[in-house]
Amino acid sequence: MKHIVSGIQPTGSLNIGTYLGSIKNFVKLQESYQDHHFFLFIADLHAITIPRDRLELRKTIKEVAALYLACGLKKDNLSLFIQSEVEAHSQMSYLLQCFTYIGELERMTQFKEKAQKQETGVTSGLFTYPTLMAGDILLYDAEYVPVGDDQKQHLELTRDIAIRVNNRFGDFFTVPKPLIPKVGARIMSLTEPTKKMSKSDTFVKSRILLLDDENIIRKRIMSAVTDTDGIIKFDPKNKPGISNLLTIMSAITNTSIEQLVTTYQNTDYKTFKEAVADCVVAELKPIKEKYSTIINSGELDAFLDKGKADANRVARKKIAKFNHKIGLGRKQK
Ligand code: AQP
Repeated sequence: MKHIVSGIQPTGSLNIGTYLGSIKNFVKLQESYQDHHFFLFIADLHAITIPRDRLELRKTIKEVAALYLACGLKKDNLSLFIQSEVEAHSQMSYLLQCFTYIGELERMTQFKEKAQKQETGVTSGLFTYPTLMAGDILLYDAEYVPVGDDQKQHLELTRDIAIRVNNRFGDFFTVPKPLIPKVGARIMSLTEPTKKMSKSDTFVKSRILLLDDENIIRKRIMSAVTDTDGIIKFDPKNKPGISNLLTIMSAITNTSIEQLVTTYQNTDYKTFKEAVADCVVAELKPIKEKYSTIINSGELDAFLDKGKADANRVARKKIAKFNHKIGLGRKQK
């Protein structure tokens, strides 16, 4: 069976950026790729590339896992697991570092941005993050990897590494292809709409969390930064705030941006923002309800245990073959 792989870092409570750029897309993909098996994981090894409070991290791992399920993923063709519970991810990351050039890692935009933000030392874990991500994908021979816009460069590097290994040792890794959502691949900050909405943005008003109360959601959208010309049109360069709200509404309602512009072009910003707030509130309400049932049940741990076993089965086999392929250890009969 073919595989689709993706992960989310437990670096903070999930917001609508991650939801629209990634989880909502998985739900749709489960429908359109019923013949594929989905390996989705909570990328806790990625999260520690930047110092974290350990208790906060543990709490967020569980919250992200529960939110994955609360957002409507079907369990049939899904293995949901915690990355650090499958040791082959760390092992593969090291092996792939031996097939990756420093220059390639230095070119990664996300590394450059995150390193710039770091006030204390930049860890080598942050630098080699892309090889961990490459391992996450190549371990499962993923055919497709659903990613937001910001992860495209890392996936490109994963492909280069896979091709390099294949050229040297014969076809060994499946070269993965990205699946990028048409709308929602880059949801922007509500306070600085030229920047991506991010879990770790220090400005809490920049985002809407999936678990935010209704009145907070409404307040955040009503106070979202826009412009003063009063025209509702999609123009990310000159009108990033309004374009971002149109994108959010389009991704939630599955209505094209052109259609939304036609519907709202003769209204004012207040009316338009109220409509955006209504649709975000309606989208998140059932997720919050399901979340509170799941987080307080034994269902989550049982499903994560099953996911861990599934993932270990596939990943251990692949790493053993890879060790052998590149000449490590003793020759097995
Ligand atoms: N704002 C966004 N718009 C669209 N897609 C997004 N994704 C994240 N933010 C947006 C997509 O969600 C998936 C999981 O992301 P991640 O948590 O692994 O890493 P990230 O992209 O680094 O997310 P953050 O929120 O910016 O985390 P921090 O602040 O910790 O770095 C990915 O497919 C991502 O593209």
